[in-house]
Amino acid sequence: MSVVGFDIGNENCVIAAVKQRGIDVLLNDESKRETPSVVCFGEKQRFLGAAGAASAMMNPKSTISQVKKLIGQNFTDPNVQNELKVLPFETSGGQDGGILIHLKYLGETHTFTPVQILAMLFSHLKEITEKNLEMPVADCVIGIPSYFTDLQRRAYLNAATIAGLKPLRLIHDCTATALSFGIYKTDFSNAGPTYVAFVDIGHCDMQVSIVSFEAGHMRILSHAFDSNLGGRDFDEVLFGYFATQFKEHYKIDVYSNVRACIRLRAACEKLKKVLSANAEAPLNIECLMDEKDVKGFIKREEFERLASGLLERICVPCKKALADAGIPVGKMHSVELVGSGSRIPSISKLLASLFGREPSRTLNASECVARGCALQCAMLSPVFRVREYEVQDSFPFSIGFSSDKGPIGTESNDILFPKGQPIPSIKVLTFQRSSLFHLEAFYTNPNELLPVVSSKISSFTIGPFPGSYSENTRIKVKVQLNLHGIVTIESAMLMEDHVDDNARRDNANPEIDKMDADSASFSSTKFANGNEDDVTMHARLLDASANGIKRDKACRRLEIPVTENIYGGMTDAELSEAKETEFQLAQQDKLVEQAKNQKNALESYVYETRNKLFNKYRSFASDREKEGISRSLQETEEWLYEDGDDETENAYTSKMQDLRKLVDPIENRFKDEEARAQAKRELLNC
Ligand code: ATP
Ligand code: K
Ligand code: MG
Repeated sequence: MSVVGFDIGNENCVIAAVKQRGIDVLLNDESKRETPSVVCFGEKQRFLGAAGAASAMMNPKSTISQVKKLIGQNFTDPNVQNELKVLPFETSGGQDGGILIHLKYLGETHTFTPVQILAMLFSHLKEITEKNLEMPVADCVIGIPSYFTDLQRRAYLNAATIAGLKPLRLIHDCTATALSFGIYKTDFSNAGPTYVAFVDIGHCDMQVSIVSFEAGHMRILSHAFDSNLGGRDFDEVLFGYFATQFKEHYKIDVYSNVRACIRLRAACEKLKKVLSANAEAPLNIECLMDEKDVKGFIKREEFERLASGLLERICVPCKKALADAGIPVGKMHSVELVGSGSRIPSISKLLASLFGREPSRTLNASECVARGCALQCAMLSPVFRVREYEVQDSFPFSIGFSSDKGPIGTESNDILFPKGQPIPSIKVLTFQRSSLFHLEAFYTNPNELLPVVSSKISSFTIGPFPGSYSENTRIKVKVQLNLHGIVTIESAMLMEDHVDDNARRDNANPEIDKMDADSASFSSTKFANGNEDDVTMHARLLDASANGIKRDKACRRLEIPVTENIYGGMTDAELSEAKETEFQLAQQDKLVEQAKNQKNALESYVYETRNKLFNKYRSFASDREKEGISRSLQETEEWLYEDGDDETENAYTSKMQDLRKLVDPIENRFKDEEARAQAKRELLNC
């Protein structure tokens, strides 16, 4: 069974897997440790990852990047509109409010959702992993930003499912990083917790988490983020600077030319990296537009001055994370800086002054998330033994529930899972109902999310009930904030009431007792909700490892069906359709790949045979045979360059067979002679 961790970045993906010697980062087809997050639709096949990035320039309109930014988002969201403005592919709004991507492929117009594109990327990563590990891969853990909404988390799970993966957990990026840091630290004392800040600056976002480490245990105290600030914003600063300069010096407007924009952006990203190691850097692009070559130059100081606004913004989530954790900055043991976007020297300087100490770079900045994911996968996998280590993550948004009779709870507190709730958690709600009813899950605090995010998460239908029941029939609904940070209803149970022993059973409910015994900690709140439901809430905080719920057969309970409706989510039918589409697309890619391989094989055969004809086979073929074969080789070669340049696998195979018919007899003669010579040698040797 595979134990794999995936870090899906806006720019790069990293795969880590458990091998005999520990955790390894896997190499892609180009022997690179990072795989670009790019899906490109070529003329006849898709190019994924590194191949996608390589063909991006040739097919800008059908090259999809930044899909992580688009997933689970609303088309009309102004942030999304800004995003789409710089992306060269065509988009529109879908019926569910999501984004649709339109492109031409194989002579037809195709429409894909960001989930489908992400699934293509996942399929590619899965393939790389399977090639490396030489076994089928399904079980995995996937890193996600802590700011991901319920919908984005579900979108990731759907994409993984379409690709045939089975995520055991979606884990917050910084939690994965903290795990890959903490599990090896045996020197953290028992005297008290060690507090570490993790700052991850990626391509499009930044995340900060404050983590408390104790022997055998780590706990996330806070997650903070800016979901719209990362390395690319620094590229954009350079882009703006040079675009203005070129307008003055060369009278060209790069904004008016898609290709020029792409090229200048890429050059600015390179320049930014050069500036991380050098005090100044030049920029040269040949024939940027209007057949003009452009030259530029910038000093690091100037760059830092231009980026000062961005640097200020980096402070915000750092301060927020500290405040939310309630840990004074002086109590921090260290600050770990990760994510490749953090390689800009002024970011280190800024964090040093903010935290009062130089940030450390103990971890591999680009690989720690994937490694942490692989570790978590090993911990969750039944086939692996990992050192006992407890990971307690926390959820960054407050979630409430309401029934058709109003919010569950009091006016001052209608929150079911408050911000900071451990993941996973279960709470049991008890309702008194006689027939089918509805529940809604929603975000209770819009300030915790981007203003554009709708507060609605999902709705649940509890019922129908299997018969007629009295008004005071109790329904126990188990609400779960699951391991992925997704809100679901695990089950709804109708507790059959017999008036006589009602009270007795209520006091000694075997199920509740059992659950309490299981719990790591337990709290019970009675909501004053007098005018509506009499709702009792029992909360159970699950230990990260405990997920079984013991059921007592003696209790008379009836399971009631629960139907889930996710706002903006995919239906089961859509999911299976997407799986079918992905299968067809993969099939097409395979056919093209196989044809290419067969073509290569034929080409090699032509060259090798020609060579052998004048060497090895020379004395085994008559002149007429040689002449005939030479002619056929020549014809095949010409065909390969012309009509046969782009043919099916079968066409190449049949050409190969034709040649073999001529060459095989000669090869057989040669082999017979070799065998005879070998036998002779052996005879002489004895
Ligand atoms: P995200 O975390 O936003 O999803 P990601 O994980 O793909 O994206 P990373 O790979 O951590 O992002 O970082 C990519 C960013 O790091 C890019 O903006 C890239 O330009 C930047 N970067 C890489 N090397 C350097 C460097 N030497 N100096 C400055 N920036 C760099
Ligand atoms: K990454
Ligand atoms: Mg990242």
